Amino acid sequence: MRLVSGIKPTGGLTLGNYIGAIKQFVQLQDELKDAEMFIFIADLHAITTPIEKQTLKKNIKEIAALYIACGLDPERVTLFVQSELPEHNQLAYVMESTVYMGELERMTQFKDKRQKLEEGLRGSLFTYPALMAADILLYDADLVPVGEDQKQHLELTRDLAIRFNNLYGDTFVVPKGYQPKTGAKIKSLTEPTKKMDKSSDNQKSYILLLDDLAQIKNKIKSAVTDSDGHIAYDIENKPGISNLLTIDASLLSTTIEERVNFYKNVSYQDFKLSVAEHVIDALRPIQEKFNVLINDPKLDDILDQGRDKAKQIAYKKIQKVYKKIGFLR
Ligand code: ATP
Ligand code: LTN
Repeated sequence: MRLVSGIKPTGGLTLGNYIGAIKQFVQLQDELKDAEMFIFIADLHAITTPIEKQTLKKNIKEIAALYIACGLDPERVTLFVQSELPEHNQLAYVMESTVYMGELERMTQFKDKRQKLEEGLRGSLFTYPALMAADILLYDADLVPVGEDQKQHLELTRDLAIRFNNLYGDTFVVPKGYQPKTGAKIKSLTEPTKKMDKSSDNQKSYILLLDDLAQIKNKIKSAVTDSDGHIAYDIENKPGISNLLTIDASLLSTTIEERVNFYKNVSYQDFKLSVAEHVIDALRPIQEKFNVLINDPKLDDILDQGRDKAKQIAYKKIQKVYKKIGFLR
């Protein structure tokens, strides 16, 4: 069994990235003892929208340190930087030659981002799902842990694997997505019907894993709720409260029902303070580990080793794919 996933270094990681993705990586690492895991920093994806050189460099290193600070064990998991393996680009081109324009045009993430960005829309933002498919198929991943927003890209990846296999003979494993039971889509604190997004302009809408702990408390205290005064899980009518309940349940590894029961007859203010405390309790040890790791030269060694290990698989796979297509004399 092989697992593959990645995160784009477009900004600081949010609590959404943690609950929807990293927490699952760690859990799967601990539960699936025989599984091979490849977790990477999806830096090629970060230039689908404008990003400054120094910011990108900083973000790449930060994610590497955060992966480990959140509990990924470099002995168990192969951690690497995507752009250091040209095989990702090589297979991405093959996937661009497998996918149809109509399929790319249907991707909701592209449609959303396109609306926000009227000018300077990059070609790579459109072809991005082909690169994501390549990231996954290159390693013959069986399972891909991702948040809900990535489900459509995963479905497309499965379609592309099947299409290529039908055209050229059995080549790729058809992967399955894996979503957490609770927290596959953490919402914005200021607009709780929308996804918590690190690319948002409003800093109060998201919690960063590296946010100052006092600031986290303030952000949760000012999270948008409703005026009903009753703590219940109802996404339609009480999106703000439901989001905080989801965050709480996920961080305490319990169910939403258990949390609703626990907060019976508690005021919104006390409820928010309690959720804030749980978020802070979860993030404090991560920040402490991060602060040590970020200045540790060991981090580069881990990424070097990860790259070398990933390379062995990626190189072989590209040779196989190229041969199937008719390349390589
Ligand atoms: P951007 O805002 O730049 O599009 P993103 O956070 O959506 O960034 P990634 O950083 O690549 O994109 O996401 C990494 C992982 O985190 C993916 O598996 C994604 O589904 C998950 N994720 C991102 N935001 C959330 C969220 N709000 N709730 C749950 N999971 C999330
Ligand atoms: N597209 C994803 C990040 C990503 C990814 C991947 C996730 C790039 N390649 C491969 C899983 C597997 C995102 O935007 N969140």
